[in-house]
Amino acid sequence: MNGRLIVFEGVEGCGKTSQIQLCQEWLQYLGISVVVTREPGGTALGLDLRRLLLKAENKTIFNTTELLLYAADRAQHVEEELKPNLEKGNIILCDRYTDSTIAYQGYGRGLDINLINVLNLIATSGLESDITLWLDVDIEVGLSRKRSSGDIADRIELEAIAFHRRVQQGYAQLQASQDKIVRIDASLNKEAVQRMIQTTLSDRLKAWGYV
Ligand code: Z5A
Repeated sequence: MNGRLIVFEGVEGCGKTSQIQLCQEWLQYLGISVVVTREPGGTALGLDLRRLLLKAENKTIFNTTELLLYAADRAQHVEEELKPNLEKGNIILCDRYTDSTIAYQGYGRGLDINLINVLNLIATSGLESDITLWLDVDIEVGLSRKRSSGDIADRIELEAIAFHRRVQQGYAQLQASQDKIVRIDASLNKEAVQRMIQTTLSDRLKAWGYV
């Protein structure tokens, strides 16, 4: 596959959506063919799964059910969206991927991380990101950004603060153990965060032969 998969990760309100949009504009300006997608909800089937997963009223979803629904969304997304775009040589900017499941269902819910790794492998058939940008911001800052955005809180966002703290620790541990995960200080303003992302990606784009 000729394309590259760039994944954005982080806790609620870390700024993934804003940064992906700015990044897309920058790559288009450079003349690079770019596709933006997300998990859950990067396909038509995934949109239905996303609604089920995030609807605040769905209080009776068991942890294992939740895990399997995220995996089902991913399996569909990899085959329908990621692989075909990588075959075409596109750069993909993906809002969340396998590390979200480790952070939220593993560290957050306390499900077995070895099992999650196996499930991720099944869902992705081994497709990994080329680089993962972890937008690191305090959970209190992220949650307060989301609250002031006026969006209605979803099922996961409504979890207790201790849950979000475990998720954040999960990301920190993942980053400490993998060179591929680059920490970006997402507490700064949007422009400063985007500058750091572009600096990080510029080297990769050269190494990958895009510029
Ligand atoms: N989830 C899971 O549990 N397991 C999995 O395997 C996967 C996902 C794949 C959906 O994700 C949920 O699914 C998520 C994890 C779980 N939990 N929740 N809730 P999502 O990515 O769609 O939802 P989200 O994490 O809540 O993302 P978001 O709402 O799209 O937020 P964001 O993309 O990180 O931030 P944003 O939309 O760019 O910014 C939010 C607000 O902050 C907005 O008003 C911005 O203008 C503002 N903002 C952004 N950046 C800044 C800076 N730098 N300064 C000040 N204000 C800012």
